[in-house]
Amino acid sequence: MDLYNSSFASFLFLARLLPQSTAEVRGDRELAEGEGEEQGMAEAHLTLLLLAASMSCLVTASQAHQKIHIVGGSYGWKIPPNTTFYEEWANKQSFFVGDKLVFLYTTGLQNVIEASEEEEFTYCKQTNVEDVQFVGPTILQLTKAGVHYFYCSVGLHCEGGQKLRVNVTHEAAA
Ligand SMILES: [Cu+2]
Repeated sequence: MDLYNSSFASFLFLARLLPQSTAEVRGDRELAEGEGEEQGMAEAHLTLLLLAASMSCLVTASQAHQKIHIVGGSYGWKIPPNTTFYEEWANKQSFFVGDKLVFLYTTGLQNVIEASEEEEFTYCKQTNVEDVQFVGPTILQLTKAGVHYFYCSVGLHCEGGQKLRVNVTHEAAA
């Protein structure tokens, strides 16, 4: 009787313990899997970090000789909210020989014309068009010092202020 009771009690004890321990084991496994995921995530983060680091090295290396200017910043190259938008943007930048201008736009909706004279730029006259870039994004390197004029010849975009004047200088020797 005592033996039966004690063994029944131990059975109950075990029965109560078993699901718990199973749950614990499962919990542990889930935890382990969770850790595995975290480890995977950490590895992915590390890979991204290394990628970002090597990218920033590239950017830093290129910045020494040439800077990349995204025209209009995140706004890109399209009819601006006001006619002085690109002028204001350009005023906050320094353009040096070797720098690159990136005109971000949708092909077919905008284009980039470099005006050879100020009058063409001022009055949006396509009097002396040498080259039209019409596949976005357009990346142009500033190879000569001096004032450069760019505008979009689509519709009345230029009249609306989609024009950019940059004053390019030689980078002062450090
Ligand atoms: Cu345009």
